Amino acid sequence: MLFRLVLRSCARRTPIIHSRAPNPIANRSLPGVFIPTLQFNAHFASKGKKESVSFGVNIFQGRISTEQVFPYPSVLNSEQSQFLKELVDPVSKFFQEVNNAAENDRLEKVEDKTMEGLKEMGAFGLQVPVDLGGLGLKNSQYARLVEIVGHHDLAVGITLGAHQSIGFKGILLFGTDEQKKKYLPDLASGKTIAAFCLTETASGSDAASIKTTAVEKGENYILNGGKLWISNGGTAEIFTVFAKTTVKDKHTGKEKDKITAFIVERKFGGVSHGPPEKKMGIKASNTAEVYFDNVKVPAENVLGGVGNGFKVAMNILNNGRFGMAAALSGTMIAAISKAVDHATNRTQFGSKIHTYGLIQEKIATMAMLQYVTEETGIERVMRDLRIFRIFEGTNDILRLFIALTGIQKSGEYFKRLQTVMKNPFSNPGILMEQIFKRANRKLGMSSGLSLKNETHPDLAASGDLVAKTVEHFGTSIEDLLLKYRKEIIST
Ligand code: MYA
Repeated sequence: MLFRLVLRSCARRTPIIHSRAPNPIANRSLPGVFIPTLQFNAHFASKGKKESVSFGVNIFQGRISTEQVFPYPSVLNSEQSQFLKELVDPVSKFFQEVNNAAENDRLEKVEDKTMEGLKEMGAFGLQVPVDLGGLGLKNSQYARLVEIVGHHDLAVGITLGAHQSIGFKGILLFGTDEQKKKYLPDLASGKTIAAFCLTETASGSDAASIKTTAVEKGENYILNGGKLWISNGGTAEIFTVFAKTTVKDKHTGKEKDKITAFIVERKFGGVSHGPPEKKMGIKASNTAEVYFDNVKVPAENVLGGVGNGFKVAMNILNNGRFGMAAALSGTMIAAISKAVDHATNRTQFGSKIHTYGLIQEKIATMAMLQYVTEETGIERVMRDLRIFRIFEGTNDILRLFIALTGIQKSGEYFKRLQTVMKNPFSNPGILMEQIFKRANRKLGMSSGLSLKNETHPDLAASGDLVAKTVEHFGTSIEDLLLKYRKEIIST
C-alpha cells in the first residue's frame, strides 16, 4: 500500500536524463601515439558503426574508455531519486518490523503475513510498467530496493527474484501487447506467482541441451518434459518454459530442433510439481521439480517467436543478473554491520576489541566466517549465501561469458583488420593504429595509455598501474587471438 501511495504522487515520471556532461577526454588521443585510434573511431563513426564506450569491452582491446566510469555515473534524475527515497524507508521498516527471517527459515516458508505485506507494497511488480499495475522502477531504483531485501532475508529475495527477475521477465522483455496485458497485472500484484523453467536433469550450464519437447498440433503445442531446481516451482501459476520445437529453415527447407519459450499456465492441466527440496540455505524459498505431461499450450503463448528460445533465455538471465549483485551487496552490508557492532561493544583485556589491530584486519578483510555462530545471527546468512555461486549461471560460466564476449569484440576488430590488409586504402586508420602499436611494442615503448587526466594526483601511481595492466591485457588477448584464431573458444 505504501508503495502504491507513493506511486500515486509520482505517477508521471520523466525519462532518465544523464546528468553527466559528455566527457571531453574520453577516448582521447595521447601525444604522438594514440592519434590512429581517434582516426579509427572517427572512421567507424562516419560509416555509422557505433564504437562501444563500455570500459569492460574496451580493455579487451587494450583501450581505456572512461566515459561510463568517470565521473561516477549518476543515472537517476531528481524526481526518480526522490521517488526512491520515499520507497526506501517503508521497505526497510517492513523488513525490520514485519518480516522475521529466522522464523521463515525455521518454517521453511515465507510467513503469510510477510507475503501479504509484500504484495500490498507492490514488491511483486517492481519493474512492471505503471499502466500494467507495477511500480515501473528503473534498474537503479530496483537495485537499491533489492539491496534492502538482501540485507534482511535472502530467502524472501529469491521468492521475489525468481518471480520477477526471471519468472515473468520474458513477458516484460519479449511479450506481445496482448501477453503483457493478460499476464502482467496479476503478476505485478502478486495474485499469481511466476517461475522460470530452463534447467533439467542433464542440462544445467549447457542450457542448449534441454530435452523437454513442444510438438505443434493444430492451434496448440503439446508440451512434455521435466524441469528441476525450479525456484517457486511449487507455488507458481505462471511458468516461462523452454522446450525443443521442430523448426523449418526458411532457406533450405530442412527441419531442425530449436528452443522455443512458452508462457504456461498451471491451469492448462498436466502441470505438476515435486515436494519442496530440503536445502542448506534460502530454506524459506520454494524449490521444486516441475513436470509437464501433455500440456496443451496455445500457439499464442509462444514467447519471443518460435525457435528463438535460447536467446530469450539468455536475455532474461543477462537482464536479471545485476539484481543478484544488488541483493548480495545488501547482505554484505548487513554482515559487516553485525561484525562492527560486536567489535565496538565487546570488551576484553580492558579494551573494546575494535581497538585491536587483529580485529580491525578481520573486519577490513570481511573475514566474516570467523563470526559464523548462532549468537551473531549470521549462520543463516552463510547458509543462504552458498547457492549464489550457482544461481543464474555458475560463477565459472559467468567468468567464461565475460571472457568470450570481450574476445568476440577483439575478434571482430581483427576480422576488419584482415579485410583492410587486402585493401589498405579502405581504412588507413585501423592499419596505422596497428603499425604504431606494433612498432612501439617492438621498441619497448609504452603505447602512451594513461589515466593521468582522469584521476586525482594522489592516485597517479594506481592510475599508471591500471593503464599498464589494460595495455598488457589487450596485448595478451591479441596474441592469443593470433595464435589460436577460432580455436580460442575451446582452448
Ligand atoms: S536459472 C538457470 C541458470 N542457468 C544458466 O544460467 C545457464 C548457463 N548457461 C549459459 O548461460 C549459456 O548456455 C552459455 C552459452 C553462456 C554457456 N546473451 O553456442 P553458444 C548467443 C545473449 O555460445 P552455449 C537459475 O539459476 C550466442 O551469441 N546471447 O551457447 C535460478 C549465439 O548466438 P549466435 C547469448 O555454448 C536462479 C547463441 O546464443 C548469450 O550454450 C533463481 C549460442 O551461443 C548471452 N548471455 O553457451 C534466482 N550466450 O548463434 C532468482 C550465448 O547468433 C534471482 N548467446 O551467434 C535472484 C535475484 C536477486 C534477488 C532479487 C530480489 C527482488
